[in-house]
Amino acid sequence: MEPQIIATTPFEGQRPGTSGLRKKVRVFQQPHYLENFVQAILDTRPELVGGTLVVGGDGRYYNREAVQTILRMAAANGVARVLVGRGGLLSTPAASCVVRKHQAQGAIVLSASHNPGGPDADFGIKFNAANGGPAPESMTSAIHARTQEIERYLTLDSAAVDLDRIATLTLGATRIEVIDPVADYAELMASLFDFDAIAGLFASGGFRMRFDAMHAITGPYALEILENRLGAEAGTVLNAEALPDFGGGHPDPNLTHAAALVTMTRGVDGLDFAAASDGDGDRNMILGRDCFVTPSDSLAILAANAHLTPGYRQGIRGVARSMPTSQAADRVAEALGVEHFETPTGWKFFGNLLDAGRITLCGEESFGTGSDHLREKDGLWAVLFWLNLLAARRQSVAEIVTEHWRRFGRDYYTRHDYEGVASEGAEGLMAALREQLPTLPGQQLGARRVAQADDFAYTDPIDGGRAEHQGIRIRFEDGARIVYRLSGTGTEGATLRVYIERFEPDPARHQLDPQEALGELIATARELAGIEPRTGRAAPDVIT
Ligand code: VG1
Ligand code: CO
Repeated sequence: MEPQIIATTPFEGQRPGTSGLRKKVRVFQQPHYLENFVQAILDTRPELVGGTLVVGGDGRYYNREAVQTILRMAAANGVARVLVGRGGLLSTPAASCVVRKHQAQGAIVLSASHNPGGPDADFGIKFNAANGGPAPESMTSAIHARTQEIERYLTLDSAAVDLDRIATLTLGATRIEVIDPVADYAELMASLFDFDAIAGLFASGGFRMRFDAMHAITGPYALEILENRLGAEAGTVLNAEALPDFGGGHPDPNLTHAAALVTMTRGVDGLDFAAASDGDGDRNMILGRDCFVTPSDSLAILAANAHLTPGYRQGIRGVARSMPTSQAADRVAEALGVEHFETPTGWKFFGNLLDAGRITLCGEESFGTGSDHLREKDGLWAVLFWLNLLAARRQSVAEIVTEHWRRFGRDYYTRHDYEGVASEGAEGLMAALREQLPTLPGQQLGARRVAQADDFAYTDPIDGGRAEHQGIRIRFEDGARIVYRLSGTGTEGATLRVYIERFEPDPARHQLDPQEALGELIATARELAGIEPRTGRAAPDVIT
């Protein structure tokens, strides 16, 4: 079958953000739009020619069509072998797992993660490299540069590949292997955690759990692992059926979008444990009875308890967190005598540290936690980690959290999101903050004096790569922080994220409501940035 050469012209704005290229479905449906981006990947990653590519997505609207387009283009461009999840599905962590296990040269992952799906909602595409992780900045810049000069793409005039049965097929000269999207991943999880102990917890009869798959990709993974392999009662996995529009919901596991699950954990009859994941399965929310574990605390607690699980029995080598994530994990690393790192937002910045063996665990405040088992954050992995801890420590979630605070102190933390604000207002707000930076140190803001203020820049300790303008950081003399960033995953207008934290060493003051404990800093943050005058918003849309 001869490749067809299709003439095309560049589209503006095909620059990947925090995690790939995310746009409205309608943008992706324009003729040549997806094709240009895929060709730019193939043109800039010559190792794919003659190599192995993994393809899969979170099953959202347009996933199937996009997978067929990518298969044709991969074949026309001389990719020797493509591994594709049945139905065109792979969770983001499973894609990373398959790349590593089968030594592929990369993956194309289709997802807009926590963003809603459907014909009027969001779609996304990203490239993962041979380590299984999101392409680093150097690669995404090259892909973007290529999209700006593209003149042609290659495809085949061929019928759609049958993706619904596990089989090995050929397309032109390319071997297409339709694989079970769950198997490799489930096997990896079983190698890391004490499945017998977790099964024992479920069998004990005294432990009640629910996992909310939010009608997204983790449904099939959670059913297989929690219900089939670990013996959790039928019905443990809620909203297990993956739907192209996530049932009309917002597949973002947080206190706002998974409110029904949160309610199930409240009161004397509340669940012992509840968890949820996002559209593409890389995020996690952890809840106990009357207890929400912030993602920042979760990272710190996993680090402090890792030795209780088989996969991390030897201890951890180091921990990294994204800059806006609370400093709780740093305290654990210091206590363990291992290195800790502060990286820009986005999983791609953890890849080098993981590859170099400098860190074992890493996480982000945005409900992302992971380890060197993969090169993506991993929602179900975090859930299984917690289940393993609950089984090993025989304590409730709240007891584990409270004990952790007693030992290390509590980092009160909150994030306030102002969504869909006008871009000019948001950019203006950031620019005005940037201008104030030189004069802030030494200034009294509310009850605290500013110690440092900067626009976060990061030099990768492994390859020296530099990333600038990664968020405005204001640090007070007592270690409290306010951070401002604009989201890099949205598809409409701008989203302003304000991250606020302070440390509380006194156990007598560990049971406050974070919004109250941080009230004074929250007010300072609003005032300093002029959030209301500049965005017209009196209150955030989402508080986590
Ligand atoms: C957000 C989060 C970031 C995360 C990214 C991708 O990015 O803040 O921590 O890595 O989403 O997560 P931003 O630029 O909107 O703040 V996922 O689960 O959407 O792939
Ligand atoms: Co995600």
